[in-house]
Amino acid sequence: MAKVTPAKRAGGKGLEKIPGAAGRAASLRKTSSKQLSGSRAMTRKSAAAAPRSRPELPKELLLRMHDLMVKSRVLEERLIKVYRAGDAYFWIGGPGEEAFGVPLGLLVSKGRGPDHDFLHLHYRCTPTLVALGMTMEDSLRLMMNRATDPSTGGRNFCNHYCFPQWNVLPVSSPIEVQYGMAVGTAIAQRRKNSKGVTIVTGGDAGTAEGDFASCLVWASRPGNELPIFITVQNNKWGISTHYDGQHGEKQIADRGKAFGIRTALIDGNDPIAAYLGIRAELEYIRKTGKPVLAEFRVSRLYGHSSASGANRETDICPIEQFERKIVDLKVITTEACKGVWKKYDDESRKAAETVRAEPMPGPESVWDHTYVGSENADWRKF
Ligand SMILES: Cc1ncc(C[n+]2csc(CCOP(=O)(O)OP(=O)(O)O)c2C)c(N)n1
Ligand SMILES: [Mg+2]
Repeated sequence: MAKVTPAKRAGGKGLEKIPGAAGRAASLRKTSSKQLSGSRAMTRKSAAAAPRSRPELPKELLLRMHDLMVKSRVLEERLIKVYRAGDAYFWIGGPGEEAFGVPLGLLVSKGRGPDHDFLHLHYRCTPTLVALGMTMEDSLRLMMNRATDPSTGGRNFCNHYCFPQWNVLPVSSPIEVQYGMAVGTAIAQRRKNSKGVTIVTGGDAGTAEGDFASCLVWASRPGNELPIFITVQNNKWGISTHYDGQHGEKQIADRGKAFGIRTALIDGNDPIAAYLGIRAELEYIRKTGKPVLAEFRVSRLYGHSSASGANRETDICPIEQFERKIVDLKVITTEACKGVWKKYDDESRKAAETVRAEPMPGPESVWDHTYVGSENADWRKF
């Protein structure tokens, strides 16, 4: 993993601002091609094309990202505890994807309808939802199958969110179908000539599905290019099958090149690199109306799901790594970091207690939001 030393580049002086893509590009140009770059602007070729002004991240943003990353992790760990206590049937989620998901949530044009961004997310998207403003209670309501769950009325797996007011489409259990559906919202945005972008997330193993290839084809038809941010969170695992035995291509992102799609390989364990990378790619898509395929290298910290035990694994922890960096930079103290974890631990315990007291859905709601018999089939009311 490439070492980034903002403190050194800042000359050890005022640390209010963290050097951005241009500074990082300069220091990382010397790294071996095998090392992972932190953003699109870190490859030799793209560094030349990078904007002249140096993007910088203010201290307040670093603290906000840290706060939301911890909130998301504590929430996920609470979901696992709730599962272990027998208050839920299944867990799958996003610990290890905070450094990708939180910046994404902060950079989204949030709202309803094609003038805003559409989000076709997968089941590791809690960090993005937390950054968008989802409460711990609303995540726990889905996890504990409560009638109060705003996403599904308590009738889907945990982390299968749906928030129409933020253009968050229902997370699907069949993997990768979101890449095909994303084409639809992107076509709507293109027709309207809106500045909204369609954002789709998913795993590395899922890219073997035809839906992923269909998305590349539809995104890049000459003269009909679509404003889609096609992202892949590469944790190198598909349940228990390792990436190394499955991919002939060097990087998943490289597959975009055959379609003339702009590509990016981003360190999804570094929230600064992820923020700068996502911001640059979204700006490009809003400006040109053309797609981007971005691969983010991420960790999977509790295995695949409760089906594989949901035990802590030894992958890089993006939060520990980020805390070391911001403590070194004197953006925050170790004590203050501990305070953030404690604050959210207390909040998550109270939220679980609140939700435990709420009712489960009754039989009368079993057909709600289904198309059976067409009685609820008016999608315009969705
Ligand atoms: C169409 C389909 N095939 C298989 C499965 C079973 N399945 C669930 S998750 C998963 C692995 C997905 O791996 P990846 O896309 O890398 O995502 P990750 O879980 O690593 O985030 C599989 C095969 C499924 N849910 N849907
Ligand atoms: Mg995977």
